[in-house]
Amino acid sequence: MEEDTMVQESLVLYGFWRSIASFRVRVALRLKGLSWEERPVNLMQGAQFTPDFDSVNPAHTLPVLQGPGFSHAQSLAILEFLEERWPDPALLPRDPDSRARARRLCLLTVADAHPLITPRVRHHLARNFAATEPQIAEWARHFLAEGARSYEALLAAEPPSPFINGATPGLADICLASHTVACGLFSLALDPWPTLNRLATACMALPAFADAHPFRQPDAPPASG
Ligand SMILES: N[C@@H](CCC(=O)N[C@@H](CS)C(=O)NCC(=O)O)C(=O)O
Repeated sequence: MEEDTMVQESLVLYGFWRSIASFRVRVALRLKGLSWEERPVNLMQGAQFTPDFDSVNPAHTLPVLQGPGFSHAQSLAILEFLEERWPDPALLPRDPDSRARARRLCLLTVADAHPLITPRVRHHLARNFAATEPQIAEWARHFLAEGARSYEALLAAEPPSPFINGATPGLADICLASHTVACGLFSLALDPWPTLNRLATACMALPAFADAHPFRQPDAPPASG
């Protein structure tokens, strides 16, 4: 669209420094060369449940991306929206087989692992099942390790070169990197999964990924990292 090359419409991202779903959207925005204003919603203080945020997203989750005439939630839906609205550079491969594989790799964490380690699940374990902090951390590491094992198996079968779909990173790399960032937040080392580890390192060497890391966000507490 011609207007995109002149003035970019203003974008607002409701996110939180520690949110790995927000990390995914930040990376995609950077890879697309888009700028945005980030509005932190402090998940640790329950800001997702305030009436103000309820009117933004009644599901009480981050991220939410807003622009003129739209308000989108669910990180993968937002990534696909960015891909369709700003197709260049492409973050999905062109052929249907590769696209299905890329989405499969995205969903390994977006649909399978990540939902099990979110604040609402951890709080529920603590409040209703008297789970202790160490038990909850162990729970998170268990599901993160399951995801990492699946990633390793799929990547070993079709090794990245250097990224999942070739020379440049795409949606699958973004989602995979978000999984490994979560591993870091829960002190799960990636050594048992060397292919995953290598790919995550290659991603995090790029400014688009590194600058999106939780510890680099302005709302991250000084002690983090
Ligand atoms: N499937 C959703 C997950 C959204 C989600 O659970 N986000 C977390 C932060 S990473 C959140 O807002 N959690 C709030 C809570 O658990 O109370 C997505 O990928 O956007």
